[in-house]
Amino acid sequence: MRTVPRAACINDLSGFGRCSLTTALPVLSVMGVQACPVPTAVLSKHTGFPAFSFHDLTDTLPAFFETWSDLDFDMIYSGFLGSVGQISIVRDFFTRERRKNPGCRILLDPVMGDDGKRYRTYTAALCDAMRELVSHADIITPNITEACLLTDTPYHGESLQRSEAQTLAEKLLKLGCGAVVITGLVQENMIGNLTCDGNSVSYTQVHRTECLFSGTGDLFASVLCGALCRGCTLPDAVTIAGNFLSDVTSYTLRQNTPAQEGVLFEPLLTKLEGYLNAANETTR
Ligand code: PXL
Repeated sequence: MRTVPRAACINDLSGFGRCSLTTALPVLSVMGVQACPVPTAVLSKHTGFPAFSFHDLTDTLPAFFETWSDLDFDMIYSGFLGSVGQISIVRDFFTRERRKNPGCRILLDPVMGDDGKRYRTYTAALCDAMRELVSHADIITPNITEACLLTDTPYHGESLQRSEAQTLAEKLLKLGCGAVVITGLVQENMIGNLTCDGNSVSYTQVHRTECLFSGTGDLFASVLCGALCRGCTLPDAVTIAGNFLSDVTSYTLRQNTPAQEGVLFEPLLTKLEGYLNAANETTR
């Protein structure tokens, strides 16, 4: 293994609102992972704000990846994709990297929507293409909205019974990915994540805050990516990400900031090293 694990981070750069690359880069750096960004679009603010500028970078991606043909990665972490055309470009990158380094793992966060609604830039065609991309991933991290969109399941809110979530996870596995983590399952005052890899299923939960902040899915996937790159098992990585999200959302709630501005993770980033050390102590 490399001294510093290396992850390619395919995601948008949103200037304001704490999501995608502005979350992934600091989180991975503080977790001791070299984060190599591949910007898919540049936005002035994320799409949850009433007004934002959006500059699609699809045309830049083939040359971008071409000049990376001499590099290899321990992990590819893919998030927000800006157009249907990006899906096949990203899929070709996955295939090429896997061929070069069979140990390269692909973490795909199928960023498509939240709270029962598709994000404003997410067309039906993009959702269909995302379903195909899922088949190339080792691990996917959909929220309930995304899990429903990917499996054509009607959405009935965030409160799913564990058995219903497991059925959704099994449908997602049938799309061809290696493991599924369904995030944000609400049960009374708790919020949980269901992890399913076809052989085993685990469920972890933490206390939840009443407020839904934007960008929490990106923070979860970023921490998961960092923990996996640092050698944690998938269940341990899910536990670390869930605990960190719980710390950060309760801290943010006390600061009373607008939900669209996302979670105030910056003052708490230093906690991640402690979580990693604790997980690696118990598995040693
Ligand atoms: O947090 C997911 C996300 C990522 N990127 C962009 C978004 C959103 C959610 O609104 O708008 C641009």
